[in-house]
Amino acid sequence: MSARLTAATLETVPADLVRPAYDRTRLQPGIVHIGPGAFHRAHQAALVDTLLHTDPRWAITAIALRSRETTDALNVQDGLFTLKTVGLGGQTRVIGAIRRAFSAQNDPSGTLEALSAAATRLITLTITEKGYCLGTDGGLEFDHPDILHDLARPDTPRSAIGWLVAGLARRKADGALPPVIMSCDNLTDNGIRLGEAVTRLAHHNDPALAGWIERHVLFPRTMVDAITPASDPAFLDALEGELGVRDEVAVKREVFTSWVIEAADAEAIAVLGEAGAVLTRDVEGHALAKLRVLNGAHSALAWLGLALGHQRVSDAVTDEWLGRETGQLIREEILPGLSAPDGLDLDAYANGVLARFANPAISHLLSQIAWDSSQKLPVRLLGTAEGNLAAGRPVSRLGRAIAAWMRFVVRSARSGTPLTDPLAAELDVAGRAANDDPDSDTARFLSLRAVFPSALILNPLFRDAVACGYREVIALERGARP
Ligand code: CS2
Repeated sequence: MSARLTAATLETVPADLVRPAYDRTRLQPGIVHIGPGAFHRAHQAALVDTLLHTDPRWAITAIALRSRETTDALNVQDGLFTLKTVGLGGQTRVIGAIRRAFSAQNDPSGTLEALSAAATRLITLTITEKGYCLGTDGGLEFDHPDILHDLARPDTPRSAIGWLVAGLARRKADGALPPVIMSCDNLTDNGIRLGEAVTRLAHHNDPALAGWIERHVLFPRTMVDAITPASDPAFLDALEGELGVRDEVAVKREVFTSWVIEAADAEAIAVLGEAGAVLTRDVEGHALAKLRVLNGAHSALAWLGLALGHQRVSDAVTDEWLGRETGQLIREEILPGLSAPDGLDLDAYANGVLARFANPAISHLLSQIAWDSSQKLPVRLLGTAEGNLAAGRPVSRLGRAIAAWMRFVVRSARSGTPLTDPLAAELDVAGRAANDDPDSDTARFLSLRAVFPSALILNPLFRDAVACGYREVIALERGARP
């Protein structure tokens, strides 16, 4: 195996590679990022890398909540990693934006220090839907095991919410200025949800801290977008051939990338705008369109595509029936419930999303999108279903997609393939109990209170759409097309 990518070996990589043209030794730590997974490295870190070319104050301190695999690998590489963008206009670029990396479990005092440091002006998060510990009503779940832990031990928390509260408590005590805290996850009203969760947890032990947070800390809403499949060994090996050095934390994404941030009076937001983020008051419209069209269709494609035996998004969306079905799901059942934000043509946006899914250069596994489906389904599809039912619009295709998720769970339970999902144990029970009867099987899944709100469960039109979809998906598994 070749030497690792490091500050020293960076000199040896091919000359046409794009690399940091700023002096990394002069960077100052302005951003703490929680959750430095592939999406962070491919998305926010890339834009911050652009920013650092003109303003050295915003280097990233990357903190993983638990596993130290990524942060250890980043440290071996002096924080450097490669971003390969694929498709028309793609390039290979070394990103230098991460200056320090560690895990909170491993270095709790370093974590608290970084979160509370006056120099940390922006805290960003990519912790996935489940990282927010929210219930179906969108509020903090006080009986979540990590939140129970953090209530009992506020100084050594486990959840991201607990860490934010601990960092803010220290900052308030130090009299330091409050940071901007920015969720970069696919959640409806992500900033509002995060701000409420942090304030509610703080309130439990320290109402004065909660008041200070409400008055001083900005939690802007964001929309983040860039299709980033997990890096597999084949990609890392091929990249090693191209670079002549080994990069264990390299990432690959499509060329397209977008970061829309709620405009507010804060320098941390303004500088991201100068580096390429879109700042707008109407972030909600952009975020909802992205969540419901792109992420909603992604999940539907994953569950239906897996039922048909496909493995990759590009294969699923170019399947004649499934491609048509996905287009109709978007146009007939998702778009009618959205109002176009300023400057966004929803039809063109939907066509663009479908074209991005079809990009053959992105090998995006449907099984990866199906991770954590119990967390994704409510935010991606159930809000659309509720809106359609209230307005008398159809829900049959939504019902079919939701039923395809149920069948995905049933097939996993029957084949003994463990689900990557915080509800895996409960889902496994429901999957094993299935007997292929559409009414009783779907009723069992619909009774999962952590997924389905009661208004939907009680709606006979919704129940029928899911049961009818369930019958159709069983037929799809057997090779028939509706
Ligand atoms: C995907 C997203 O894995 C998933 O659930 O739907 O990661 C999607 O690729 C991104 O949100 C695109 O911006």
